[in-house]
Amino acid sequence: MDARYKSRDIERRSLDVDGLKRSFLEWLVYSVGKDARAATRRDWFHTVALAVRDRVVDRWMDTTRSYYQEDAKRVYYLSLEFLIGRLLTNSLSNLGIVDECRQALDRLGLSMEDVVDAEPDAALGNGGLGRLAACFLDSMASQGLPGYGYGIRYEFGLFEQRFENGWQVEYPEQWLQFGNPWEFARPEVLYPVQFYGRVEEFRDSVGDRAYRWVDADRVLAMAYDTPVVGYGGDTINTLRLWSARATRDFNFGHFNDGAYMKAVEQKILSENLSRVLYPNDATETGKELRLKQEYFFTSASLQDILRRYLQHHTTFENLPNKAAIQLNDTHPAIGIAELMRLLVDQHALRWDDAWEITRATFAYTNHTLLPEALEAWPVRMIERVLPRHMQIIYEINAKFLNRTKARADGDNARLSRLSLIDERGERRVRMGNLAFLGSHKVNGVSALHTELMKQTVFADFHEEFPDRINNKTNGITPRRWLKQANPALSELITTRIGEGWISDLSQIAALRDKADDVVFREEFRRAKRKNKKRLAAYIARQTGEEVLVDSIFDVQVKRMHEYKRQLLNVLHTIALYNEMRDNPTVSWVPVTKVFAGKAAPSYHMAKLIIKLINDVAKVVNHDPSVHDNLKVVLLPNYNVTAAEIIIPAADLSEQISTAGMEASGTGNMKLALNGALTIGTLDGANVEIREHVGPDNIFIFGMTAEEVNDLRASGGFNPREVIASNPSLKRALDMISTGAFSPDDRNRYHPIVQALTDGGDHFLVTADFADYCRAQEAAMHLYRDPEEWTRKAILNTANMGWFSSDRTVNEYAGEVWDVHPVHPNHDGEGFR
Ligand code: 7GP
Repeated sequence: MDARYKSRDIERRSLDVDGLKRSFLEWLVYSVGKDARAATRRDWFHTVALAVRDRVVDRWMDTTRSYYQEDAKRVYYLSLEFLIGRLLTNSLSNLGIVDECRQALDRLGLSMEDVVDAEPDAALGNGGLGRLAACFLDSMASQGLPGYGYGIRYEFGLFEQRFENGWQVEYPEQWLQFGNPWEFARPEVLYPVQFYGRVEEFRDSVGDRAYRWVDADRVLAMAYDTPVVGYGGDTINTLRLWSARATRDFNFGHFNDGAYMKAVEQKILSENLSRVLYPNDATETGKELRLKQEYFFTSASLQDILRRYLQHHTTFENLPNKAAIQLNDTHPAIGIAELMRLLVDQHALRWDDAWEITRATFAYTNHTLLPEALEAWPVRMIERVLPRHMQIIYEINAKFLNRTKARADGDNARLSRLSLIDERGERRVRMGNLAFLGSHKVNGVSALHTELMKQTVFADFHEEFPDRINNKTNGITPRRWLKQANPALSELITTRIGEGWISDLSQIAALRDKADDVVFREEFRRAKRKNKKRLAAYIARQTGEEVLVDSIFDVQVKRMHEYKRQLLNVLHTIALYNEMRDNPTVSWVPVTKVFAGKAAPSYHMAKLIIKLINDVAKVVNHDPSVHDNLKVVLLPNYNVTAAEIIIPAADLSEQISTAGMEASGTGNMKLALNGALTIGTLDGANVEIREHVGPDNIFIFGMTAEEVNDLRASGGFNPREVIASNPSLKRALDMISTGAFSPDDRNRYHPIVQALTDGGDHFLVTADFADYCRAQEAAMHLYRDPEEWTRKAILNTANMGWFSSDRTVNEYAGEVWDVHPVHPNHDGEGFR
């Protein structure tokens, strides 16, 4: 334990077992209001969380004060999603008091697991983009970087997924129902955000044309702060989430003629702004409420950032030296127009000065090339909801297009591609173009993705601004994804190489030598087996299915999406099932196929794939002729908490997207770090994972991005021919289409069969099938040799050090943000 903690002998800061126990009892009674006999698990969770939070607050204030006193440059990570998960183990672990807490609870007759399990999973995000934001928060705090997260405090996080009759059904996720002990409400931190109204032109004091936004509706953004505990507890950063509040007029106005009820309705409507997270992953919805959410949190965050800056400064020219604003995809890109509005309309800067400051402050990360995910708001909607911003966007566009080379060359096609306005069909604002133009740096999230950005969506912009696009390959935090999720393996690693890897994952390379150590291999296998037992018990609880711990755990966990090709995995499952039935005397490697993932509620094809997996599971799992050699499970409600149980138990990691479509992937990194071998395409960060773990320690198959591109450019292919030439594929598809898995509705899977055949098989499932089966066979063959398998698994863990999100945020800090670590002063009695 860090001696500095001990210097504070005040009870509520003490970190030893006795002190913790005493403050648990005190919190239970005086804050939760229960006595020990009546307390539920949830009461104990709230008690422990509040007591832990106490131990963070002083250091949090020290951190914030140090940033202020040093007038440090801060980075502001603006994200519509933060997929945080549970925080109790995370806080305890980063403070280094997991064991102390366990013992204190033990003395109270309580199990730590029960208390941890009572915490709801904070799912303020959909998938990769949201979880990346959460990993970055952990890494920024652990690196001592002055980083703030800004987002929305959704009352309802990502829906809870249940299966009813095999179909996905969505239920509201009420994570705040019993209160949130981690957050601090800041009712005094309140900013007005406007919508609708109109723009008035007038002459300013020196007679220049100026604009003001009038007759607008107003909503207030109220702050809720959550401390972000860095590893070691030195730096405690802030995640500030905004909640919508009606303005005071609704509370205190006086009403006639029944207007009172109308006013209350209005209040409820305006507070709907922060009610619910949109459940779409990589698809754009085009709904007005979504645009309002985007503007709501962006505007509040920018007002807050400027307020903080103005505490130290009277003019704005230093803003880019004091604030870096990172746009997590285009969701906050309206912030570019908003900062221009604040600087020009409210602070009377000249347009060109404001533009230079804006561009030097913002940077933008792109997370997908899928055309259906590229935000493009109808001009008419922005005109109505944010009239002043529409004018500003037009102005930015006009000035830009006037200066471009295209204008000089008279290349109109290029000019219209560069325009912020898409004029084809209904006129729309291309948010990606706005984000690109308003940022000094633009990055992709893996080497391949960044290359493809240059060649496709941003080709013209790249030509115009060749230094702007840069790569920042994603990473994951080793604290949550190895230390906390996989205690068995972490402890083993620490016995051999010490605990330096936790804050510097490159040190895990020291395990490479251990791959040839027979004793270490045995212990590595034991750790994996322990995790597999834990997952088997979870599977039994969740699905009622018993699986063999010694089978190969073949895991595909991620959002359900056609491009991620869960279908390819299902087809292989059916083919394997047929082979096992045809050859009952062969000694098969037992396989457990583990799937988990949510589908967007309106994505019918993805929901049909869920039903298919459940239908296949029903048939396979109850067929005595395959014995226990094959099991298929689809775990419900995949979230961060479930991932922490599933990932450490995986043997094989399915990363099988159509090449060129997965921007990076981060699940691929979590699984490989936990010693799973990847079966995957050369897509996203798989390419870099292969380089790091070595081509002998990964199963690569399928077409490359270039081959996919060429094939599509040449007019595609005929899936019918491919199917006809592959009997096992044909048989699997025939079974699906004739109702072998859906005897109650034989046509149920017609849309799937159609998409894979006459539909042209856009995601090249049939085209990659044969090579995928070859790679699967190679994996199963290797699994028969436990020593060789374990050797490769160890080499995966040992070679994944580079994929720490600490490395990623350090690259951003150095190459995009220009921010530096600050070491908070914790002696601070003088401050109190
Ligand atoms: C995801 C990408 O699909 C995934 O490949 C990547 O690893 C992750 O972002 C983090 O960079 N994209 C999304 O989650 C998403 O919603 C739409 O993208 C904007």
